[in-house]
Amino acid sequence: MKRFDLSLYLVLDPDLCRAVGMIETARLAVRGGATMVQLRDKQATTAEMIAMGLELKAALAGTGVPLIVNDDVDAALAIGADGIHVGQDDMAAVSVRARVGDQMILGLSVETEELAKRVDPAVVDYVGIGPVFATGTKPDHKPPVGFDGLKRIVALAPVPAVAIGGVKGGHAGEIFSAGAKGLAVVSAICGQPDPEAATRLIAAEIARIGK
Ligand code: TZP
Ligand code: MG
Repeated sequence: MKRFDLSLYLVLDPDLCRAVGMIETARLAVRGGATMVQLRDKQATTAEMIAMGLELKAALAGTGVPLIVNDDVDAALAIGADGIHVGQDDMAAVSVRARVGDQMILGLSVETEELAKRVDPAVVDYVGIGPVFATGTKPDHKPPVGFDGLKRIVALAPVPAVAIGGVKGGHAGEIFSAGAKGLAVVSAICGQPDPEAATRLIAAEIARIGK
C-alpha cells in the first residue's frame, strides 16, 4: 500500500532556489511541514538529476517525506526515488508504470476535464491539476483553470489531486473546498528568504482549515 500526503507538496526549482540551494531548501521545507518533495530541473541531464536526487534522498532519509522525480524515469530508477511525476507531453503514464513497477508513486499533470476523465487509477496514483493561476515559474503553462476549473477537474479525476500554479497558503481553503488534497508550490517556498518559516505559514493555514 502506497502512502503519501499531498497536503503540502514542494516542487523544487534550481533557479528560484539558487540562493539557499535545492537540498537546503528541501531540508528546511520538510522541517517546516512539507509533506512531499519533487526534484524538477528542466535543464539537467540524467546524470545531473541522479547526482542531485541522491543528495536529496540522503537529506530526506528518515523524514518519511517521499522524493518524487520530475519527467526522468531513468533518473528516478537510478536514485531509487519514491515516485515519478510526468506531464501530458512526457512518456505515457502507462509506459512509465511499466518501467517503474508497482511500488513507485506515479503522478500525472492534468490541465483539463477531458484529460482528468482519461486518468487510469490502476496506473496513476495522484494528479497535479493546474495551473490554478498564471505563474512566471512555468512560462509555457496551459491556461489557468481558477478555483472553479479546479473543482470541475478534481470531480472527474479518479485519484487524489494536488493543485498547482500560483498557489499560496492563503488559497488553502478554496483548494480543499474544491476537493483537492493539497497545495503544490514552487515560489511560495523556493527563493523565500526563510523557506522554513514560509513553509510553516502554509502548513498553519492548512491546519487552520482542519486538513
Ligand atoms: N506546473 C504547473 S504550474 C507550475 C508547474 C510546475 C509552476 C508552479 O510554480 P509556482 O511558483 O508555485 O506558481
Ligand atoms: Mg514533464
